[in-house]
Amino acid sequence: MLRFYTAGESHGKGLIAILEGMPAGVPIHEEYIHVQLKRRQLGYGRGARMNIEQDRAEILSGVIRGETSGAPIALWIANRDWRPDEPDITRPRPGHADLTGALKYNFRDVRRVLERASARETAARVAAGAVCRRFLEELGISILSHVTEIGGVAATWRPKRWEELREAAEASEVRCADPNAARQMMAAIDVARERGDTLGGIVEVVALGVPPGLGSYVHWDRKLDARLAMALMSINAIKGVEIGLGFAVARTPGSQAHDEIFWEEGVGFYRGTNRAGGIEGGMSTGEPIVVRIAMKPLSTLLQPLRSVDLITKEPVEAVVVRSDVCAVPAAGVVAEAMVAIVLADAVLEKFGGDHLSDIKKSYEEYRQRIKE
Ligand code: EPS
Repeated sequence: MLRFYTAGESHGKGLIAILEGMPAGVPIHEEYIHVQLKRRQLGYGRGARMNIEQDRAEILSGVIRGETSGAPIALWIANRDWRPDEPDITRPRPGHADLTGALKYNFRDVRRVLERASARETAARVAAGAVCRRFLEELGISILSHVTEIGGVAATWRPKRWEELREAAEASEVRCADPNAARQMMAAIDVARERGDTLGGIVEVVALGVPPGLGSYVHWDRKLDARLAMALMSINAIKGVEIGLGFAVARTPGSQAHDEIFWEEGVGFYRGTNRAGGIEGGMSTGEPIVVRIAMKPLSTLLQPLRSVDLITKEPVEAVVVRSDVCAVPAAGVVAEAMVAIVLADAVLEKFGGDHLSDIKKSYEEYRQRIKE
C-alpha cells in the first residue's frame, strides 16, 4: 500500500525521500519531521559530522496547507557537508560495503560505494517515517525505543510503565533508561574512542496501541513479523532482529513460552503476558509489539584492520574516514521510523481509504466489533 524510496549520497548535495500511498487529510508540518531528525543526530559516541549537519526536511510535494493531499510526498534534506570532488579511495574497510560493492559494480574506487552505503541515508528514512508516525498517532498508535545494551554493557533495570521508559530513554545520552548502565555504556564508549575502536549494541523498539489483526496468517509476504524483520534488517549495520522472547524462546518450554488468554467485560480479550512480543501467526495480537535489533560495531576504525589495496593488491591498513564510535542510540530512532513505515502500511492494508476520515471510521468500527 505504501511505497518509499530514498536517494542521495553521504557527501552529495542532499537526500531525498519519496513516500507514496499516504492517504489525504493527515496533518503534518516540517517542524514535526524536524523533531525526529534531531533525535537521530543525537547520542553519545557520534562523530563530528553531527556537529556540521542540522538536518531539516523540506516538504516539496504531497502536503497542502499542513495536510497530506494523497499525492506522493517528496522530502528534501540538504547536506551541509557537500563535497563533490573528494579523491578516490582504494583501501576497503572490512565490515563495510566497500570491497563487495566495488567488485559488484566494477569500481576501482570504493568512494563510489561508501557514499551511498553510508548510514547518512537513514536521515531520509527518518523523514519518511515521521510522516507515517504522524498518521499512526491519529489512530492512537505510538512508537518508542530504548537502548538495552552497548559494547557488552547491558541495562538491568527499566521503568515498569511505558511512558516512564520512553521519558527515561529520551533523557539519556545513550537512550538507555537504566541510569547506571547508561553511565557504564558511556565509559565503554570513551575507552573504545581512546583505543580507536567502535561499539555495537542492542535496541528495543515498542509499538503501543496497535489493534489485533494487522498483518496476515494467510499470506507469507504479509506476515507482520516478517515485514518488521525485513525493514529492520535493512538498516545499516543491523545483524539481528528478534521479536518478543526472540531466540530465548528456543530454550523455553511451551508452558512458559506462550501468552494465556483472558476476557473481561468492556476490555475484551487480553493476555496475561506478552512473550510473543505482540505478534502471533504473523498478526498483531493487540499487545505491545516488542522488537529488538542487534547492531554491529561500525566498520570505520581509527586503529584500522588489515585490508588489501584494490589496485596494487598490496596488504594495507583499511582507510580511515571520519565516523562515529557508537551509533546505537541513533539506530533506535531509525528503527522507530522503519517500524512506523511497516505499521502504517499494515494499517492501510486493513483499513484502506483515501482520506484519513474514512480510515478512522472503518478503524473505529473494527475496534468496536473486537471489543464486543
Ligand atoms: C552519518 C554520516 C556519516 C557517517 C555515518 C553516518 O558522515 P561522515 O562520513 O561525513 O562522517 O558519520 O556513517 C557511518 C558510520 C558509516 O559507516 O557509513 C549520518 O548522518 O548518520
